[in-house]
Amino acid sequence: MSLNKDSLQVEQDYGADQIQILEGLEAVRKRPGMYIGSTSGRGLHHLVYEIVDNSVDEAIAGFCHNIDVIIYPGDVISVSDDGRGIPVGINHKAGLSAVEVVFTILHAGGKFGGGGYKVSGGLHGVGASVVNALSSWLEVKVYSGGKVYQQKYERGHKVTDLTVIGECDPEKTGTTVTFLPDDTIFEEVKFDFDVLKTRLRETAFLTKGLRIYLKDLRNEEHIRERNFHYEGGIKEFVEYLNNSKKALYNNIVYCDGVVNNVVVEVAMQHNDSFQENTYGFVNNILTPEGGTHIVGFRNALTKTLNEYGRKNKLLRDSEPNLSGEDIREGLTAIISIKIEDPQFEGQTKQKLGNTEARGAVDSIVSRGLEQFLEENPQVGKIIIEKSVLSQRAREAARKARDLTRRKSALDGLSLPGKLADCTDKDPKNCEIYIVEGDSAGGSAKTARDRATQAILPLRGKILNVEKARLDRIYGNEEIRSMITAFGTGIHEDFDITKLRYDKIIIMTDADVDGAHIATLMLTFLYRFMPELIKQGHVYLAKPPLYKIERNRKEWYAYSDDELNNILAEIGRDNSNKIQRYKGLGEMDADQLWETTMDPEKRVLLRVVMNEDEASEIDVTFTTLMGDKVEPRREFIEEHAMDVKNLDI
Ligand code: TSJ
Repeated sequence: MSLNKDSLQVEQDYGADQIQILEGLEAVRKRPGMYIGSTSGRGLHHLVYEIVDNSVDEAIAGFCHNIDVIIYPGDVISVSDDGRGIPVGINHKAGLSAVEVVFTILHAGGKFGGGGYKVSGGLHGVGASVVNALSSWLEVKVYSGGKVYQQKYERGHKVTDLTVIGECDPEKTGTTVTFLPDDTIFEEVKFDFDVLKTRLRETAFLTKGLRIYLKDLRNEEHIRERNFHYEGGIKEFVEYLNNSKKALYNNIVYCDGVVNNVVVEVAMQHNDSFQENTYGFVNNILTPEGGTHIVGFRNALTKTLNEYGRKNKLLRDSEPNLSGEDIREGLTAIISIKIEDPQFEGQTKQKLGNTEARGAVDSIVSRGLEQFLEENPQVGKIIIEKSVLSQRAREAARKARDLTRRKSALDGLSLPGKLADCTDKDPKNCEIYIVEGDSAGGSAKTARDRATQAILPLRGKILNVEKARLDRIYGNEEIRSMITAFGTGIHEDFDITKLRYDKIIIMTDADVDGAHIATLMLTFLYRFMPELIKQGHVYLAKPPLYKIERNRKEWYAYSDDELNNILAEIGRDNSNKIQRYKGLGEMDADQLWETTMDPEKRVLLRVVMNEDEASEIDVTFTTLMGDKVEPRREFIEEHAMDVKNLDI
């Protein structure tokens, strides 16, 4: 044992055991990051989870039903439960009360009291002593046998012995821990209600029947509280995650069991989206990088559904097996396991490595899913049929992609028939107008500068790529002609150096429908070729709203303000002829050239994208292209698009 010099000098009256204890907690204060990951907000919130996890263990053991987490003014936190209460008797091996062991000995959590093993536990699983070491002060109260016990600590040092401070209803049992994180250790001692809320909700989902109550008393004008209680556990978690989507069937597939001391619980349900949403938890901790439990789940899912499909003739003998990806398209799943000695691997130590977890999940899901399918053949049929569709879509998408690949390999020869290309072959000089409708396309072809301007007319509304499978997207003629005309390929084939035009100009009518079509095109570009937008190659043409004629002279106005300015200048009287353009089709070729296509006179809007807001844009496009029509119209009318005026 290497003794810490400081603790020896300061605490010289203590016996050897206590020196070891103090040394342990001083080490925590010296290198807090080693024990809680960081001293940022993340580490701070981790303290709460460490304490709550002890109550969750008591709940899993079957003795605790309620946990209250209260944030007091000054960011003091208390966690209370109605469990048995931390044992108050003296543990003879340690010569201390169990309470004191818990708060002063590193890694002591759950090692006393016999029987069950500690299943929950934070990222580092270090327990209450670390929280104690990193708190300015901490107070524990235990309610047991009609008595209230209390003990106090400061920066990990005991300031009072465990003493009875009063009596209580003998029926009442439980533990309350109240603490103030040390502001000389943490960057900032300020709890985020929403962060605690999310984590506590997740914890409640993972522990069925347990009620967790969170209350924030810091701002007396704005007291917040939330109650989380799910009798259905992870089944309700899956329902919650699928809430904003459309489920493909009403049941939640659920299985649980214990194999080789690994406790496994799985719930899942498909929705009508094309994304997979699988979350794995090990001892109540999310594992974003997956690991053996997820591998076992996927194996079982793929194997069981293929066997079921074959056995029930839902898959033809001539057809290949469904792939895991096909089966997991649109799947929401929770895989929660409890394991005694979890090994986390990988760079961020978030990937489960225990091999016994793979076998345990595989065997429980295989058995459970097989039984579920036998009992619910209508669900089995839906899942297999959905997976077959996904398989065909994937195959068609591959073929369509190969086709565009091959076509682009042949280059100029395979350009779309409707494209009126320009003669100049230097992309720097060239631009392409994507034009709504064949008739406007015709005018644009006549009007253009053939040397540098290409025209691609598109028929009516283009496919909404937010709501279509890949095969439909690749199979869509309008989309394919854009892909081939641009020359860059898409997705993993995308190569911006092959771009055939410096400017891609979307030209639609100046009305709400035109804005909608422009949005559909921008959605496609954003999802499939975002680099074009990021590098500033995408523009919106701005056709005029009004034509004003007076004495054989003509003016064009691109907004109502402009119309008023022009009228103010030339005078408002009856010899003015004002025409409101309803669409591009109302202009002849000369007018179209003059107002919208002549690089000397036109107005172009450049579409911009702020990288910082990528996730925000993601949500915007999903909302814009989703099912809720009203907010969508509003959005289009208000914002038309995020564009920057150019060339004005
Ligand atoms: F550890 C702690 F101090 F952080 C803490 C522990 C904090 C809170 C809020 C609660 C708890 C806690 C501990 N709640 N319930 C328990 N239960 C036990 O420690 C306990 C009680 C009885 C027995 C037994 O075998 O009789 C065993 C244990 C582990």
